[in-house]
Amino acid sequence: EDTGQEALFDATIAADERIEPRDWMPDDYRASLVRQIAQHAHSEIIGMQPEANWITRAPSLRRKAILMAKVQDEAGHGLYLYSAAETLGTGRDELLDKLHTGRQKYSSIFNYPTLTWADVGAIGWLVDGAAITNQVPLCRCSYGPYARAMVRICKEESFHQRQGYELLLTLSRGTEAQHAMAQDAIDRWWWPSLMMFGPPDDESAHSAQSMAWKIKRHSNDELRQRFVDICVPQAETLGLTLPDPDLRWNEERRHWDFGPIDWTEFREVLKGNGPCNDERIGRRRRAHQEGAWVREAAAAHAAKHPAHTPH
Ligand code: FAQ
Repeated sequence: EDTGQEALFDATIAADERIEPRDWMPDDYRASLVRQIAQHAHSEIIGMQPEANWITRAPSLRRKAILMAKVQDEAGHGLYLYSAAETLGTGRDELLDKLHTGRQKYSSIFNYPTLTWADVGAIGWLVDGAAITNQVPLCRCSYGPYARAMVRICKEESFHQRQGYELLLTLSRGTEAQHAMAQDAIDRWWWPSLMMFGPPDDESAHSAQSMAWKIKRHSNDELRQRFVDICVPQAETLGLTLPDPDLRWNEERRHWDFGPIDWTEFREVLKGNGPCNDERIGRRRRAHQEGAWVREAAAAHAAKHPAHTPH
């Protein structure tokens, strides 16, 4: 019986078909998906903080409306992802508790501060750009609910990326001070963006198994290289410089070579020692506590209308 189920699972993966919530799956497959989807969901909601920092100081009504919409989209992405995790049998309460007690991670990138308005542009261009590069292949992930959530998320992320690019282009072509502000933002966000793709392949604990299960379709280093290749010509059009003296076109590889990444910094940020780790998690815990009455009220309301189903 068990071996029959496992053979069916293996055949489904081999045929590039989808695993759905009610299908049998190995415990490790389920656990690895919960791990990745939860980390992704947490990143979306923690990722609202750095940009929200600029909503009240956006330079125009138009910029403010755009930024508010973007930050709201991120809350929505978090919700689709927590729902995808729920289909694997883990509730949102449990996942949030793990985030709040440091037992699950969120992306390293959101532990860096947003010091100027140009950082909103740099996040859109580089952070959302890296997210799209990483997430487009996840639309073909072997687990159905995650793959389908990713389709909509990627569409919204591409709008976010264009928004950041356009913001930076405006600053780059503005006054000397605006141009310098844009360049400074790129100088600070470039290397942390490259770290978003995760450790180098030979140190990536989960890559081999996740690729065999077709959760991941490409390795961390492959996607990182793809991202660098996309950014170099875009930086040129922006009139801004990427802060890497080793960036060089390699005709043989037909890729851009780039300099060494500071993996010590990456490990420190993951350990909780990045510039904003305490602030981000502290604010998240506070928001959760302050929202307790909303959750209680919603549960009380639901209990009063147990049979209610939308038509
Ligand atoms: N930060 O063995 P691997 C966004 C952890 S985009 C923190 O290579 P894996 C959009 C990893 O979890 C950002 N931790 O792991 C947005 C593992 O630890 P564990 C979110 C990292 O899973 C934009 C350990 O290191 N996107 O939010 C990082 O095979 C703007 C070993 O690593 C996603 O999560 C890191 N950078 O590959 C929102 C995409 N890298 O779990 C707001 C989905 C690695 O054993 C504003 N996730 N780790 O404790 C993935 O594609 C993969 O999980 C990777 C890591 C590629 C991130």
